[in-house]
Amino acid sequence: MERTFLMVKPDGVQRNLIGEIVARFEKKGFQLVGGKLMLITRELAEQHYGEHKERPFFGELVDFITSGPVFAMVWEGENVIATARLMMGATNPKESAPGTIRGDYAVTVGKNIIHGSDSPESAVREIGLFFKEEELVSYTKLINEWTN
Ligand code: 3AN
Repeated sequence: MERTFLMVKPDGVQRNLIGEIVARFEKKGFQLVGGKLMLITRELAEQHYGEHKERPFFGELVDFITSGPVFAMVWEGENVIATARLMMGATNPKESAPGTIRGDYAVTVGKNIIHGSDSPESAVREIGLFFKEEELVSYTKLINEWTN
């Protein structure tokens, strides 16, 4: 079963959106297999956003993601990587459709509430950066019989 890494960013935590975001993925039919409130060190932030190292906004991005607690999660389900990206909406909230998380709650590209892995390779890499294997819980939910 496919897994993805999702994270409520510091702006989402400060704005009390953890529950709302978790509820959207639960109601969709995906399954939470790991989650924790945590502070990201600069070292972890630089690893996580390594692909953006040369971008002009890299320093700003690292400052922001380390500015307060985040809620890191691993979600499981059929096609969850791409579907979660659709549910998040476009990176720039000016372009994210109403009904998506960023479309409904975000205004600027810097503070866009949520991060989600953009490919199977990123998902494996990001889950490994944020979670130990023993922090992830596989279990069967009978309700999944009604969604899958
Ligand atoms: P996404 O988070 O949708 O995968 P990426 O990977 O292109 O988007 O960008 C990573 C993060 O960098 C975004 N979540 C966003 O907060 C930030 N970012 C992207 N473009 C800009 C920009 N032009 N100015 C400031 N921050 C940006």
